[in-house]
Amino acid sequence: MDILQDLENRGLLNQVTDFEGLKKHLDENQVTLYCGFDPTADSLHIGHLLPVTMLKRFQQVGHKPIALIGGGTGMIGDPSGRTSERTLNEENVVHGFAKSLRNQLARLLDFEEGENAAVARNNYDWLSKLTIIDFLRDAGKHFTVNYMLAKDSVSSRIEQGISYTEFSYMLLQSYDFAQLYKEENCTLQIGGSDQWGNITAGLEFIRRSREHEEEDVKAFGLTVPLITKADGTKFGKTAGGAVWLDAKKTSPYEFYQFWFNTDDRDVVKFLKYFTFLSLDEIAELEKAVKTSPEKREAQKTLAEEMTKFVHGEDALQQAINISNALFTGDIKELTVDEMKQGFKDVPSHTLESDEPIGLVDLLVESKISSSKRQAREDINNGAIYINGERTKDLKKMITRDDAIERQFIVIRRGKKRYFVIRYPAK
Ligand code: 383
Repeated sequence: MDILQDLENRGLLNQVTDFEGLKKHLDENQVTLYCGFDPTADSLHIGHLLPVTMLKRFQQVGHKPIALIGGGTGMIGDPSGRTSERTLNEENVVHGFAKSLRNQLARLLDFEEGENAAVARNNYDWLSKLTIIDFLRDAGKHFTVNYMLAKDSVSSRIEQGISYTEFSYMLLQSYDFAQLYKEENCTLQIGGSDQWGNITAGLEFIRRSREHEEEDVKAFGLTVPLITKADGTKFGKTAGGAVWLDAKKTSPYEFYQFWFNTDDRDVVKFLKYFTFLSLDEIAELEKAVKTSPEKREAQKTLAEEMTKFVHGEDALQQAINISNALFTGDIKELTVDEMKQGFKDVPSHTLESDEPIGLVDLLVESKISSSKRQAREDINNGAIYINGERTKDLKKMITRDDAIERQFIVIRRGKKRYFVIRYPAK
């Protein structure tokens, strides 16, 4: 399989330093490649997913990926693609984040299987050992300030100002590439389009620092495109903020819904970018978008593939259960865990005490119905469901015994409007 051709067909190539050279190199060798991730939070987010799937694509055809954790660079802060200076995190915080990222990446990439198992490296291991004198002599001497000033990441910040710390960042990332080239025969660095400047700086560094060696330098850089959406809004942001890969920060159900809500105009592109489905399979789904868009078959497949990849089969099944139950209104079949996920973001009201309360009063107090009269009407009309069970009893008293795990009650009004009533913690 011609991986570069496949990437091109999927629209995944933004820039490549030497297309023909890289093609030949990949044809003839098992290539070690890397992508770096700086520990700026305790989890990766959806903006990191494309490079992760890229590493996996190369791995699937026999090449060897390195996931580089930026334990060292994370202490400095990459100015690429940012309009303002970052605040520095404490060293122990960065270490903690680095550990979380490593565990996440281990689950997403095969870290154990076979001779082309992915490996993780942490640049703290070598960057933290560099002395300032060595660094300025061995790395700094190969770069002119003029060259550094010409990079987007720096030139775009000149007016605003950029600290010497962030200005130096590209030298550290360059040092990494040279280090991995030397130690692991890593000859390809990939990243998002924001990383082009840092990647090419690395190639420059490798060349210059090996000028006196015999053999020619064979090293390459490749970037994937920035993801854009048809409606012009930023990819990966929802009303609730970033979409994280950690299930504790973004539940598998929310993650599933994020993909399921993809616009018809974007879904085919995203299937090509993110999934491992063949282009033929994607072409079939493309037809379905045209002939029966209301079925959202392409979105469903995208949501399934991505949730399975990031969270696994079981979590995907849960996400599907929750989505179906919320759609049909039949929530009785859900497990407590599924309920918690599914109703995390619906309007909720916390009761002040454990005292039994009449249903009519409860509906008014929690603003589900606008008045007592309305509440009675809603109940009479059969529009009120308690934990999935319709109730027409105007005199019904609600107690903690009605609550799921003695903690919360799900009330549905009408077809699809859900509310959660919480009991105070004991
Ligand atoms: C550090 C040391 C290296 C090589 C790379 C790095 C990290 C790099 C960076 N990357 C972003 C990050 O860490 O800042 N300087 O959040 C993102 N990447 C990838 C991809 C992306 C980039 O992790 O475009 C999105 O995910 O390159 O913004 O030796």
